[in-house]
Amino acid sequence: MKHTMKQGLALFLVLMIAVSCLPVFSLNAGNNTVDYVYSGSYIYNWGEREEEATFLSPNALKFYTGSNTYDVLSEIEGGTSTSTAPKSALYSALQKLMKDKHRKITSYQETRPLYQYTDCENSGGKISSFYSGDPIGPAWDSGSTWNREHTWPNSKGLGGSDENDIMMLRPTATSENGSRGNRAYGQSGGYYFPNTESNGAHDVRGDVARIFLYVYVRWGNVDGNGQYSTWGSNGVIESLDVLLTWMEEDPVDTWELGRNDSVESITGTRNVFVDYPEFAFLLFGEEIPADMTTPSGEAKNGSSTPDPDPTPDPDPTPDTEQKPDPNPDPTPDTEQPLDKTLTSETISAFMQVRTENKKQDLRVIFVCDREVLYTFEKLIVTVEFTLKDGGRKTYNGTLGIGSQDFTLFETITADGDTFRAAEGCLLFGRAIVDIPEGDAVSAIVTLKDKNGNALLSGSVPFAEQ
Ligand SMILES: [Ca+2]
Repeated sequence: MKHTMKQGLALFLVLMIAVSCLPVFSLNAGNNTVDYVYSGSYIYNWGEREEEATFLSPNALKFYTGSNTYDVLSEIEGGTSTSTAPKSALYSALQKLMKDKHRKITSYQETRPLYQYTDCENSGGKISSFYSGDPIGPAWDSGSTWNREHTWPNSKGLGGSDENDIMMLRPTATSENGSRGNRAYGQSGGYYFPNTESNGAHDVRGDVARIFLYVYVRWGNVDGNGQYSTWGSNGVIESLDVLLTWMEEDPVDTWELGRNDSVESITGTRNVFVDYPEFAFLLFGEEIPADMTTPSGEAKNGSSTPDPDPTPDPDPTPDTEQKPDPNPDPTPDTEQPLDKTLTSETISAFMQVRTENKKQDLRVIFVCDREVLYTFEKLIVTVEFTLKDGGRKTYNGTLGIGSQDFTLFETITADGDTFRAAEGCLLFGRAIVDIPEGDAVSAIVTLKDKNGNALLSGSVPFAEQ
């Protein structure tokens, strides 16, 4: 049950594209003549703390395009130590990506009302305190019950806009913040271990490691007061070793991924180390742990770290026995970029073809405003496959919406259709349909309301199998 639930949750690809269907998105202005407006159109954190992220959200997928795909970036050379990594080509490329996309730099004041978006967790409008997950805010009470934790303390080399970056500046209960002070994180004596008993519930070791990498690369001490203090007791974390261990032992959860989507909706940029923790290892020339769970799954696809062979093959006889693989895998597991996005005034949908265990499926992921959704009562999804021989195969599914008080992650219908609602959040759901093996060349997807009126319709082609 748990497994099924988890898989289901993982597939709730959450729909940042949602943003594209919202009427007002003031941040797109991208210039300094337009004031920052809290439009209410930011994406709420849709994730769940401690629920491992085993997929990339559609917005994450959209962020890495052209020369910024994982395939391209992971081929760029990193350093081999903490002193060479910041001078490496990979460091520059990741910095450029995060910096170029960073269109809104938050001020200290501006962060306060934004945490209800970035740090909510199915909390009825409350903020989840960074360390404990205790509900705090969202109203600002001048620090009496909650304040903002500089995960990277100002005294460790910050000195400009980096001080107020909402990616790093996290809301915490005032008591939790006070217990840490500006101590470096670590697991040896004298360091601050973030999972302390008094702070309670959550493992945030990986979270802080990924935040540090973000600051380290995104801001690169270019506008600060000198060098960042990074490693050791005078820095922010005990050692690179500890940082990478924490990355591995506390993998990205859906809440971190949801937060990345939320922050992106505000600032334009993402923490690349949340989407691809693999980059942390490549940046320092370390091998990516093959069993590390990451949103992209790239770690398990094999390390891209060059593996020089220090012991040449002593066998002087060339191997002439190499035969082609008699059973080449024609359909490796892939997660392709979104194949199609459809938008109407009321609802958006994305279609994605995925291959898993040599089996292809078509995912229809839709998103819409909560209030609007309830007016539909139910949605009908029709997928009509066109087969190679010209025949047709049709799938019909119904997504019930029901009353307004259903709980988060409730599965509403059978047949692989799931639906999720979160208080105050945009809503999204998905339908997964197996593609007839080897037969289908395209599909027409239609989303209808309860009366059978089409809300959206569009076709998606399939690659030759
Ligand atoms: Ca964590």
